[in-house]
Amino acid sequence: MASLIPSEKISIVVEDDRTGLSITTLKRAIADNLFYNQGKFPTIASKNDYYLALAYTVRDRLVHHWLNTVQTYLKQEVKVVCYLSAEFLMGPHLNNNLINLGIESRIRQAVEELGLDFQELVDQEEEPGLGNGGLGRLAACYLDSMATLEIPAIGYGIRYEFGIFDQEIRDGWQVEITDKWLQYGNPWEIARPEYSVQVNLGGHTETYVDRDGNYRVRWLPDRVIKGIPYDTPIVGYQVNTANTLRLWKAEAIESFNFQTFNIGNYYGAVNEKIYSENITKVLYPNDEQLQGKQLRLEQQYFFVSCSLQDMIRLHLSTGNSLDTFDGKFAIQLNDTHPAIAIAELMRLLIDERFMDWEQAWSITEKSFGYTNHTLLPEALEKWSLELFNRLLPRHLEIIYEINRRFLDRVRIKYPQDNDKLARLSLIDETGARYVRMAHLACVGSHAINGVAELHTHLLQQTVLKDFYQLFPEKFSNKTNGVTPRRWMVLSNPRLTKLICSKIGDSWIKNLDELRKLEQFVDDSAFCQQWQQIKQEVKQDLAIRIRQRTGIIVNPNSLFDIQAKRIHEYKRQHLNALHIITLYNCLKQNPNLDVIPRTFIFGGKAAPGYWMAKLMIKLINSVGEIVNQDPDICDRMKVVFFPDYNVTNAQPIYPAADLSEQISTAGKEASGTGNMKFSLNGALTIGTLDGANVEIREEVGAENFFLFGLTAAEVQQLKTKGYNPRDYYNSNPQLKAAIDLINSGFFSHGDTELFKPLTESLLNYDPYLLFADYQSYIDCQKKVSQAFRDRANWTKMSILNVARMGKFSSDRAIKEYCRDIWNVAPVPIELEDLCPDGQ
Ligand code: 4GP
Repeated sequence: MASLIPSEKISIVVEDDRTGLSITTLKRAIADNLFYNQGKFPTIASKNDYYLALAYTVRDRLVHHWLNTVQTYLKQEVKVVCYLSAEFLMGPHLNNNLINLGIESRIRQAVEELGLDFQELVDQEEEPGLGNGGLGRLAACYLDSMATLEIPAIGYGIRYEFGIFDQEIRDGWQVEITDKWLQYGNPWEIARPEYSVQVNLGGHTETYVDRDGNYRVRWLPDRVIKGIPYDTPIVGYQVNTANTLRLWKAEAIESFNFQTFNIGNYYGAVNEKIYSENITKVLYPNDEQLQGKQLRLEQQYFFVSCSLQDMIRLHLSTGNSLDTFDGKFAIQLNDTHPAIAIAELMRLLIDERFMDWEQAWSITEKSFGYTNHTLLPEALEKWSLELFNRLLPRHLEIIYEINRRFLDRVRIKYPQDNDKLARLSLIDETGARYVRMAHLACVGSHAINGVAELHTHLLQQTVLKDFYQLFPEKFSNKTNGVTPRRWMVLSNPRLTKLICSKIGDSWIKNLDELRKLEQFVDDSAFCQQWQQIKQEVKQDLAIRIRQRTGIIVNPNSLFDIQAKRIHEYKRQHLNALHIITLYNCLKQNPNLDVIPRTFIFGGKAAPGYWMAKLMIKLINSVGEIVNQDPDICDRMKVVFFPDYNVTNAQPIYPAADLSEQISTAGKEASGTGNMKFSLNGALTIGTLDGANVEIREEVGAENFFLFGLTAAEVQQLKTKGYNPRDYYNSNPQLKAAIDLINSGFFSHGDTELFKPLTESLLNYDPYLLFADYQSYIDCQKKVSQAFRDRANWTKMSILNVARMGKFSSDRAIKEYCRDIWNVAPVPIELEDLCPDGQ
């Protein structure tokens, strides 16, 4: 369509309340937004009104980055990464945008000159908790890195109305509260109803003959839903690039079905609307059984179909043909949640664009890459054929055809190996029949990767072994990373400043430069400053702990922190056993000279994961006894910090002396919290699991507290036959700890409360806590010993930070670009809308 206003005739000069950066302009802009956007006089404006006025002021200052970025990508017809993820755990935007735009200090000054408290306004922001944990947070780090590296990218996902629940602790138990993150509006998003698309569900298919005499299939759905995109800018660090996070909201096609309405079924019509909108209502937890949850499959298909239709629209809008689709889009599947995209792209190309199968398949295979994030068998998604057929009848046909052609190829390579065929098939036929989403992802992608060396290795040797033998060239490892912008510059400003004073600030974009810190490990003034900063951030956390829990902790004690989702494989209960063991020692020998410790836990349990919830209760119950025991005094404190999310994580990582990374070897795919702790100067106590292995390699074995069985030893022990009771019977300390729990000592005499936990350990112990117990206890003794020599501890802390370069998400993204996506940076020139003169 021709533009209504000939562009050469007008040039937009938005002088300057929307772009200017002088303090006077910023103050005026905030006042202006308060008045015109919030409709409030300063005298009656709430803190949230001021926050929103501030957020709009900042957003105004990035819009020209954003629009220029989109325009450049379209004009230059660049190849774009499309990161498909059911989760994006972004964390609050305001501070991050200020840092990446480089305007934090000016904004702070303007806010303060208006007589407002900057931190108070920042604290108003409801973080978009559109993810469960590691996988969603990784997607957020990757968006930050792609923007910073000037890589054209779109994040595609779901705009859940309710994100991950807020956690409260009542009487030691987790209570889930609905996350109404949108209730006061979201200043960072812009709705784009003009790019809405339609998504079909249900119904049946039929064949027909087209005008050229070809057999074709059409899908006659029985439900149609509208997907509306909401865009959020993702600003790169000190570059002009602002990429887009595009999240889809489901709506009914028409708000009211007038036909139904006219025959008197008003409520029926409204119900349909409610039913459609349910699709993007709520985020599902990641560690509950999802099988059979129809709404979850609807969510997955909905956002994937919206996103692929959007890509096709973008591609065709620049006058291209679909023949070149794979040259313009690299689509990454963040785990199997979006794997249905493979069948959907085939459907769009074949049924809707009339492409032949071979060409459509070639484009599909070249477009997709698949990242696996977990080896846990319960997390490998599969959908019953019955459900699949009911919801996506055409996709099931396409999957059958993909499978038929795939198995034909397998047969040629492995004639007469029916077991192999059954193992590789996209359809699980062993019992009730299922579609295996990981198999679909493997067959339809040109690249498959794990997220740490050990994890990739185990993938190749276990769950994806047959695929690895079939196409080894598809496999590679991409060890995870975290963005140093949020996880250092934003969350640890004091340490950032100290580091910058010594080695400048280019490490923020090139994390390997932290190596330069090594030259200062023997500089005593520097070491003292380092220690001083750790002390200050610990004091800050101590204040927050008191505010949130009422518990008073000693900032001079060793801060021993385990913050992550609560799960048996992550073994928070092993940590609890150490606490109980230490407690028993102190009770037996009250004068024992121990290093005072504060044990801090944070993390949510999936609402339906009973054992994880019981683990939270156990931690709190132990805390209740230990914290009040006069014999213990100040030497031990146990804290469960409620509602662990991105906002709360930011002050937690910098305050840790010790990072607990104690999962059973072979179970944690990578971990990223391990990287954030170490980057902020904590030392790690950990098993050889996930990325711990590589962290230890980088920081040096002498700067890492290693314990426990290796993945291979875990496997051997299980094969040999593992009997946890043997460990219990032969280890008096372990026995005493378990017996104390069972005696009701931590549960007001209730001997039943923790039985499900202790019985599970005594009879099964699937995550081998008992096998690793002694090794863990011994290692913790070494930690305490090492902490006595504070000067050496500080040295180890500095070396940890100095050697964390590898774990920047910038490094990871460069590897994806080089090995999988074949995408290059595209620098953005800013059209000079309004030079900031003052
Ligand atoms: C997580 C893995 O458990 C964690 O080890 C990894 O660091 C992270 O993905 C990012 O790769 N998996 C999930 C999930 O969060 O939902 O499967």
